[in-house]
Amino acid sequence: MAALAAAALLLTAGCDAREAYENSFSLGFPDPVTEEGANIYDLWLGSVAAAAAVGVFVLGLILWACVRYRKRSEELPRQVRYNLPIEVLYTVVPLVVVSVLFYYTAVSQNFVNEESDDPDVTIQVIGFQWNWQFVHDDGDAETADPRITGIPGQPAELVIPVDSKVRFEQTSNDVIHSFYVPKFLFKRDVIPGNQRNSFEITVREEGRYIGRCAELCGEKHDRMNFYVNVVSQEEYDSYLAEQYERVEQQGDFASNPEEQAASANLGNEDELMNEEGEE
Ligand SMILES: [Cu+2]
Repeated sequence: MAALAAAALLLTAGCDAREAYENSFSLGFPDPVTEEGANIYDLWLGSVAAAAAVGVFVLGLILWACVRYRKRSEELPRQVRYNLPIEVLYTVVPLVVVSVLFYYTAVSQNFVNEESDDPDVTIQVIGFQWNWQFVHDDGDAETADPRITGIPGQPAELVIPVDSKVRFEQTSNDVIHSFYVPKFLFKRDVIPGNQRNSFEITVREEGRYIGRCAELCGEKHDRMNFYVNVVSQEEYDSYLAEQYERVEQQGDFASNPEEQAASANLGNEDELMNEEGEE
């Protein structure tokens, strides 16, 4: 019960959790830069608190039993069995603990998976062997949209605005890839065919974040890194205007990312081997 109380206390104090994190009360949780990540962080804190409370309680009981019922003489203690109240208690309490954890997990999961009717920005994500193509989709089928295509050694650079709901709609040209930006604390499979996975994210901090393919998709899986540049709304607007201008001048890019990658100069492979290291 103490565990539940502690968990409830921590979960209701959601806004303070972020502050607590900044005071490095992270308990092993990575720094989330997205709204969704911060929500998962609250869930993590509550779960750790509940686990710690249960742990301390159980450890206390064990130590107490060791001392209280230690062997004092050769005489056999009174033998007991079938203590119904205790048995009901240790069946019901874990059920309650698990239910509470389940409830908060479901709430957090729904929050993270929630998709709005009109996101601020929509990006089409196309995974291919071996990099990514990002399309700035303005919802207008008439005009050609800017495509950002990466190749191994020259990773795709996606630009999105800070504090905006950004929807990612994913598809793959060949095998299953997985779109993963570690700092977003978010990862979702990119599947070929008719299955189009999507998700929305709101990034709170400007910065340049590395993304990776998190599904072993073949020989050059490790070269599927990309970057997400999170910039201010003004910077994003001027970037996008520039991109549309480029598309207008150069004509529509090949819609097939492999074709486009193949036509690009791959340069010296050896030189490109030692690219983007850590996060
Ligand atoms: Cu991949």
